[in-house]
Amino acid sequence: ETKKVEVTRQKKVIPVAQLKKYPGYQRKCNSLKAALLKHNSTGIIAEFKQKSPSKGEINFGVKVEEVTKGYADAGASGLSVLTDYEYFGGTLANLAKAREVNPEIPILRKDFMIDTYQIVEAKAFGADVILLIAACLEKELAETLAQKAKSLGMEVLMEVHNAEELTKLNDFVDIVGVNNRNLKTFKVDVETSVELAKFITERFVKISESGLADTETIHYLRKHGFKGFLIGETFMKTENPGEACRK
Ligand code: IGP
Repeated sequence: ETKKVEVTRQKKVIPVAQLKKYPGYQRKCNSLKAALLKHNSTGIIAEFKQKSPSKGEINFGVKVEEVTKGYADAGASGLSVLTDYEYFGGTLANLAKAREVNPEIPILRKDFMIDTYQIVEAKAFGADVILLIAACLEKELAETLAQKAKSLGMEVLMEVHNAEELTKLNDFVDIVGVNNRNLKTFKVDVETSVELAKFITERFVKISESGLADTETIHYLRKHGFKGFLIGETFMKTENPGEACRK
């Protein structure tokens, strides 16, 4: 039996008018797209994730500031910080802390975005990029959310895991992420990235997500046009994730 991730509408905790006064909301965003396209960039988007539905507890013995600083020092092109609490043990406070110690590097808010409120919240707490999971969103809502993010100067990563979901792409999307993890069975297969790459136009920067654990796979994906590699568990399961990212 597989666990099902249910997406529920988030409560609006802090009024929008107040979020807009946050320092994060005023700052200019760092471009993940530019970082990935930069000559000689590692393309690694290193993730801070303490637990997951597929693995359970991964690592609660490390601090977000230390890990994300370690990732940045190791040469990561970007950071990903989970803010979903229920399934991934993430918090907005972790996002804010990651931003505080890493002013220059692009940061992705990793969460289930279903409401424009969450986009304003993401910016206020220091994110540069938002994630839109095609499997969770109607085409129209995906476009509304993407447009909102762009209007705030943020970038948009849309995650897909099959060809049908590519029909949900829109003009506001910057980066397409192919998730190698099957959301129903949790199995990972990098061939998902290689297969779908054929159907993704050059207009989008392509990244591959999940289950990446060695440099050979990264080289293989690069050969197939991928510029970014989202890696969580491989780093987080070690005692010193920043150091693991260096290798
Ligand atoms: C990272 P991994 O296997 O390296 O830990 O995977 C990332 O791709 C994964 O955390 C992820 C994710 C998501 C988490 C991909 N899409 C959507 C939450 C929601």
